[in-house]
Amino acid sequence: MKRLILALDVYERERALEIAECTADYLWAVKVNWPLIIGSGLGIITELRQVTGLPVIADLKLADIPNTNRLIAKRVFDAGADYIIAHGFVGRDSVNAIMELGETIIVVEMSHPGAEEFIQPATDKLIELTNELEPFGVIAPATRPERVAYIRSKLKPGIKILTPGVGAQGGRGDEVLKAGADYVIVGRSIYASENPREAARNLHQEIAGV
Ligand code: NUP
Repeated sequence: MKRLILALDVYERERALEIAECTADYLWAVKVNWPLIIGSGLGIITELRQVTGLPVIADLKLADIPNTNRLIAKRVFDAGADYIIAHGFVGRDSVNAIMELGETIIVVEMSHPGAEEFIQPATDKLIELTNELEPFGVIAPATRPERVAYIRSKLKPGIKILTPGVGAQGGRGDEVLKAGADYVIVGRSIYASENPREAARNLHQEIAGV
């Protein structure tokens, strides 16, 4: 089973397509974030789907009023995105506006140190919101496996946990999967490595046995 998601945070279209193509064998999905969309345009989503045959996750962390979230999500789903990542702290109406258009992933906690300031104190409420709305999944920190275990214990069964923070941010894929994550998201440790295919293969093997 494939549980690795590539965070393709490069600007250049050709480099992005090249890395996605050579790592696709080891991936469940490709995640695009603002750097790639700003650098290459929204059309990169369609191209990545064509080149890899994999689902594409648009990590826009939408956090706006319902109408603006809807306007953005519409174009991003139309471009071929299979999932959109959204912030939950803006409230259920804003998240619902995206969920009405397609599969959504809600951020319940982030992986960086600053997440402890504002997001972590709100995690319980974000989990409540998630359990009520039942989106495809949530984002939780691979840098804090104990928090992933906690989030898993509170989350309705069936809601997937996707965890960034493996590699460059210090988290370990096998540990976070053991804690209850379903997928690990990895960027720099793959795309900035000398041999992205080899790096993806190693990560895939590290987590395949969990
Ligand atoms: O809490 C989060 N942490 C995080 O790193 C939520 C995210 N969406 N991300 C994203 O995951 C981040 O923006 C980047 O696209 C990827 C991690 O990349 P790297 O640290 O493996 O290079």
